[in-house]
Amino acid sequence: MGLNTFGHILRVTTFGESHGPAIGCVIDGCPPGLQIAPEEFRHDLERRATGRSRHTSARREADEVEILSGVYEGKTTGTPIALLIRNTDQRSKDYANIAQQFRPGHADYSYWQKYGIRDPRGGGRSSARETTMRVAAGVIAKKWLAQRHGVTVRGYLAQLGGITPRPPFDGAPDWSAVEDNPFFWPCAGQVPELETYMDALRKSGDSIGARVQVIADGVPPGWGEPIYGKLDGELAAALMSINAVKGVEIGDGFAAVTQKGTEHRDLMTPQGFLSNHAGGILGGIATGQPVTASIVLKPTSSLRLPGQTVDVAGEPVEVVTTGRHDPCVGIRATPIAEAMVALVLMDQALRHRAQCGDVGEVLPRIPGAASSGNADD
Ligand code: EPS
Repeated sequence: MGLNTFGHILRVTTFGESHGPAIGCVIDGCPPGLQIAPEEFRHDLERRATGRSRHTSARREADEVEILSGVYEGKTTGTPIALLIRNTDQRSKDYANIAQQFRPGHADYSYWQKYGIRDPRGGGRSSARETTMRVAAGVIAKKWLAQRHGVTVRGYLAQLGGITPRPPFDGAPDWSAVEDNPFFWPCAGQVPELETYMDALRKSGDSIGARVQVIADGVPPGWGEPIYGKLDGELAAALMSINAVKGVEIGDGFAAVTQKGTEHRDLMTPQGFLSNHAGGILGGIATGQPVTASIVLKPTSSLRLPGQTVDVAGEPVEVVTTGRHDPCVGIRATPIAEAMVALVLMDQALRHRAQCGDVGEVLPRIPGAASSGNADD
């Protein structure tokens, strides 16, 4: 027991705590022959890291990846790939005052109830620090998907509190604009508004939720396994496993509640699908349309604003969390969500190859709509 592993043919295990000596992962099942060097992890790890803008936690980690196994002369060998990142900027004294208290809205209490013991330093295993290794593993999956299948997995921040991207944004992001600001926001013109909002929020001591959208372009039809290994089911589980995620939607998601069948169905022509309300998945299997998913991240629970709680003796206390915290974890969740989608897709690709590799291309093959979607709206 103790599920720190996910995936079937491609299996990823992460280990480590926020204030332990190191965090790491083992990636088992990666095909041999993929070229990979330690510096290739840098870009996505930087995108996820704290301390890179004033809008995230000030903890500053180098996040240098050491490849311990599974790579020889720069190429994967098919054996387990072990990656290690040493923690270098822990400040455990920040947690001394709350080591015996449960932060309301945090996993402190549920970990305590499950194990009867916890490492309170930086949240221990429940810390968002763990997501570093998901992103590192995701670098391998993204590279394999791009090289082998031409699949790209990209995301953006789709909502910050009450702020949503404004027109002319139509759901089709300019990816260079997304990468050009610390929020992964798709509209460059709105970034000053986000900065002002976040500065005021940080000053107030409160936190806020967010939504991240991920789009995987180029996913071929056929990936995904009915009934219990549905592509959307596994994406939902993988995305829901990210710290602070409280909701996952595939395609139109919960908006389907008020849609009629004639609105929701994606009409098909020999030239292509006319819309993508389904998010590229029907019956748990990819249709060849862009796969789209979005996640909702709750507001961070480590607040300097006092709140009622109890301590480990069950006594009522007022908790105040000091230290270095994110006022909005959603701001740096985009690369984490991309990584989880990429890992699920790579696992499903390998599973599809294992069972259906001899099926070949089935006709007719209908081109997907543009990744933004819905031509009939
Ligand atoms: C986190 C609290 C902070 C963040 C951390 C996540 O940790 P600390 O108090 O040790 O500075 O900095 O995020 C990271 C270190 C990271 O790499 O993502 C938490 O409570 O989840």
